[in-house]
Amino acid sequence: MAWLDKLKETFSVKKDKIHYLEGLKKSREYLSSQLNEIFLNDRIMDDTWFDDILFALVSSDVSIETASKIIEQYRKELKKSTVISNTQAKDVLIQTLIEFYGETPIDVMMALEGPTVILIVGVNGVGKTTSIAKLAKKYQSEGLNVGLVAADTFRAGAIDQLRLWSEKVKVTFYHGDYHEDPSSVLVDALRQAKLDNIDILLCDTAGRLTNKTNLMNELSKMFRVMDREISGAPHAIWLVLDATIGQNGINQAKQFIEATEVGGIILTKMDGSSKGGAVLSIKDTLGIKVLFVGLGEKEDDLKPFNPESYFLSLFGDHYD
Ligand SMILES: Nc1nc2c(ncn2[C@@H]2O[C@H](COP(=O)(O)OP(=O)(O)OP(=O)(O)O)[C@@H](O)[C@H]2O)c(=O)[nH]1
Ligand SMILES: [Mg+2]
Repeated sequence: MAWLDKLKETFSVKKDKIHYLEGLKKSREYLSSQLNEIFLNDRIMDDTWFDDILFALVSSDVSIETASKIIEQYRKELKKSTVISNTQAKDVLIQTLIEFYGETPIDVMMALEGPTVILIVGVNGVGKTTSIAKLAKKYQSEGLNVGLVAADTFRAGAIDQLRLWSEKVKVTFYHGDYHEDPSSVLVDALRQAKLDNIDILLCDTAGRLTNKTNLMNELSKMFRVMDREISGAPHAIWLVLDATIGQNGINQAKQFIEATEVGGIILTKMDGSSKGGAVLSIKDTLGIKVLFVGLGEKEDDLKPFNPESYFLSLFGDHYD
């Protein structure tokens, strides 16, 4: 397993390692008793053994369809490899999961000219505003001029919540009035952001109840006015999903995907969830990749999603 050994080596010196291990602790602990039983004992690799792995994946929130595909691929990988022990078989499983997930695309293609506009959507309470603050910090530390737009004019306190974050992270803040039409707030903000030479503009939106017609109408109005102000805007739409709600997140995501071009997912509250397998179903069922994963409440707890770090943290048992 030279390939995986190399990955483990890279992971062991990675800056994000502690965040990943800490953030995925619940999921890892949840999985470990099942995995120990499967991989550490001298069990025969028969159909029951494969079923137990399938069950472990499903209990970690991988859908049954996705888990079945993974097991099929895993069987093929095991046949190809020269595995002799159950511990080595676990490494092959980690390898299979990394390959099944595939590479993560870059988060956003920056606009050639003017601000790159990113619209953050999702139902209420999933972590949109907090994730925006964390992203602002990340992009700012990369030397970009960041702006935040409070286009959630629906919830009382939402504007002030984002204002406080903008002051904390020290980035430019654009806002309108409580109950103002969010599209009008966006128009003003985009216009001003061009004048302010903003590189990346993160737009907060109201947590919507998933009523598809309203959602579509409201979002399509936003797109129309944004594109008029800055051609191509929004350049990316990211959907925020709460990892603790499990499979319901997939249904939620479907509503948004039907209403808009979701380019990536921010999966929050992974630290509070034991269902680490959700990323696999999200990718397999929705065809959309997780770009960032929320591993805690602090400002630097949102990390770019890295499949290698993720699956090594989740399934590895020798990194603590
Ligand atoms: N543990 C943990 N908590 C998180 C994470 N992301 C967000 N939260 C918490 O989730 C709660 C809701 O976060 P918000 O950012 O206000 O969520 P929102 O989607 O903007 O909510 P609305 O504006 O009401 O729709 C806050 O208490 C956050 O601190 C995470 O990755 N881990
Ligand atoms: Mg919010």
